[in-house]
Amino acid sequence: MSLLTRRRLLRRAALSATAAGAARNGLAGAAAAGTVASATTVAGCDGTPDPDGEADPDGALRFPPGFGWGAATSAYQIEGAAKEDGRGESVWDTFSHTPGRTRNGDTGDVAADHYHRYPQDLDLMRDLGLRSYRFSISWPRIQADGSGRPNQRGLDFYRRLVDGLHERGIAPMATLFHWDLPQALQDAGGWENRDTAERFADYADLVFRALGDRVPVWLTVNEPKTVVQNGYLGGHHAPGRQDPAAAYLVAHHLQLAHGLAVRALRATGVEGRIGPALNLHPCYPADETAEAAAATRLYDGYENRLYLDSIFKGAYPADVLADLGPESRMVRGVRDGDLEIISSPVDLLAVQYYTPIYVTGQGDTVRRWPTSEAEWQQIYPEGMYDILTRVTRDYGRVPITITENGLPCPDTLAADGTVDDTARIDFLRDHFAAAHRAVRDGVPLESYHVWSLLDNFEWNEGYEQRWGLVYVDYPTQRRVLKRSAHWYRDVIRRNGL
Ligand code: GCO
Repeated sequence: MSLLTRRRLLRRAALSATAAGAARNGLAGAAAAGTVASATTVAGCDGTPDPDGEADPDGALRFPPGFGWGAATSAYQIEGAAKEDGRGESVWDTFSHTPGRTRNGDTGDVAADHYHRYPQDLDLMRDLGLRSYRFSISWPRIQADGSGRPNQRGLDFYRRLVDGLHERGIAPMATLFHWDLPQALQDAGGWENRDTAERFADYADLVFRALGDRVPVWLTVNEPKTVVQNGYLGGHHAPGRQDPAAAYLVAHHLQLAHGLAVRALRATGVEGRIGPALNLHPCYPADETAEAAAATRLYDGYENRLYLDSIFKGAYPADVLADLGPESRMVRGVRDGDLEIISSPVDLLAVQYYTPIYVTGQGDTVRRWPTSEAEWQQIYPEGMYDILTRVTRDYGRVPITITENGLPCPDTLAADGTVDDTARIDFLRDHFAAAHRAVRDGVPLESYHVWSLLDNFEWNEGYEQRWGLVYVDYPTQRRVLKRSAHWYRDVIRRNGL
């Protein structure tokens, strides 16, 4: 790994850890919104909208018939019941119970109590008119220690959930891994240990055989990049490490886990479709210099191409490998045949878009747009168009589902029992419109899952940030549809804006 990269990664890690720490300690990070950038998009995609990529004759932005309007959650963020029915400990139980790691010491012990309240939440989804629901399966609920015989009570919970979705005409979309690695596997080295990828394939096989007749779409690993950057560089996510050398070996093993799970599904003969869930960030030069263009290209390599190229082109990007260096743990950890496994053909790509990244000639990032309450999130709907069209242009017409897009708002429950979150409506409307333009310009987008259905445990931010369409009054666990939920129900009915 070059000195520049090491310095940059550590600086970025320190920045993100500091930002997380500052946020946790209530110190408002300086949200210095810069001027609007002369943002050029990634080379080759000028983002010029197709002139007729605009509204239909009657002014409506209609999506293709049968478009899969949905919402998304994850197990550790909403289920609670952390020690119930045989669930084992995950790295997030350990991390959230470690003093100082999460805002206000919040944990996922209870969360939104979805494990007990799922019938009510299923009715909420039905009332919203959702066509699709993306959730995750808690590995420690299926295998308490991450290996061995399955915990039948854990499987039975997800079977009840999935059957409840079908009864309400909602298509299940299940993520196998959304960061809650069984602690016992972490104790054995976690994702630094190649064996964890094999354990993941065994777990996936168990789940496919138990639920494969009920789940039509599977996502393998949620955001491997976030595990790498927040868990092993910034250290503000579980397992709380700051180890750049380990970080990209972890990336490789997560990619390997993805490929092994794809092959496991094919081996079971189960009908379902499967793909990765990647948070992709369009990267833009912060200025017109050649240095910024070069730095942006490498940044894009770490942010996007490391994950996309290995899956869709069967090779890691040469510039990133060169930057990491031949002696890096990651490069030395790649074995013959690994990239063939990682690039096992998939059926779809889940894209999670939140924010663009602007890169200077020194490889630093700068802010160009106002941020949400999550200070890492710059609000830039055009980035949705850019990333969707870029994926289709560079990686072919793989079917795409958006499995996360949303923002946190300072939502409060008014005395009249309403939650007015117009900022979320504006955000979603603009991002839906950008996605609509991408569809009109040929992107095979089949569904869109808003993050999130419910207010939930936002990792190191705890319950301070509210991302849900539905407000959760945690002391009572009462659910209240926010204004955005009512608006989204109408969008789904109209199949567009
Ligand atoms: C992620 C995770 C979600 C987050 C959401 C808001 O993308 O980081 O998949 O679990 O809660 O994105 O940060």
